Amino acid sequence: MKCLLIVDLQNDFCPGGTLAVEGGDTIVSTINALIPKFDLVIASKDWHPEQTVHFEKWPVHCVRDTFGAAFHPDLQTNQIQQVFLKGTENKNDGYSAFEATNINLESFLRDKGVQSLYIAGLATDFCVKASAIDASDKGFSTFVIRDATKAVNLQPGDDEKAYQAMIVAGCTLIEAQTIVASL
Ligand code: VGL
Ligand code: ZN
Repeated sequence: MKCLLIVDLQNDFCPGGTLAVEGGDTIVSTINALIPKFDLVIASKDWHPEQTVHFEKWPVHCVRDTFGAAFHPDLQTNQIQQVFLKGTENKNDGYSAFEATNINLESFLRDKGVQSLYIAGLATDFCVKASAIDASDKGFSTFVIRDATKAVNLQPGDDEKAYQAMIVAGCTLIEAQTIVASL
């Protein structure tokens, strides 16, 4: 069973948002093309309270129930079976989708019989990285769809460092076209 996890494709991480990732919106069409290739599609949302230690490091973003926390309007959401909300506490960052507090992602995937998890979304060097490393550590075959992610790049090259860290953790990098053409 192959599952696509779309990480944090939310307005605040796209151009015009409060923590915009350069080109964050350019991966939406790539992800929309991937969605029909999977039996199971799920997503995470950064879903912060108004006040959190997280906002000592970052501009205020993805406050729960606001426009900034909504999915990018062009993302096809009808096949998304479950949304995992993370960063919901005021004392931690909640970068990884495995830290979701509304539903436990690991148990959900095991219940569904998922062995391979394919990850796309924002941002490569934070929530994608944290989610991919957790997935691999938990024993899922973890694929990061490189051209369906974008990085914050606080420092130039942070994206490449993130990919290296994911590879070291056992993740496989893959291109969207490979999936669209083959699965
Ligand atoms: C993220 C920074 C702060 C992410 C979330 O989704 O990658 N990055 N909060
Ligand atoms: Zn956040």
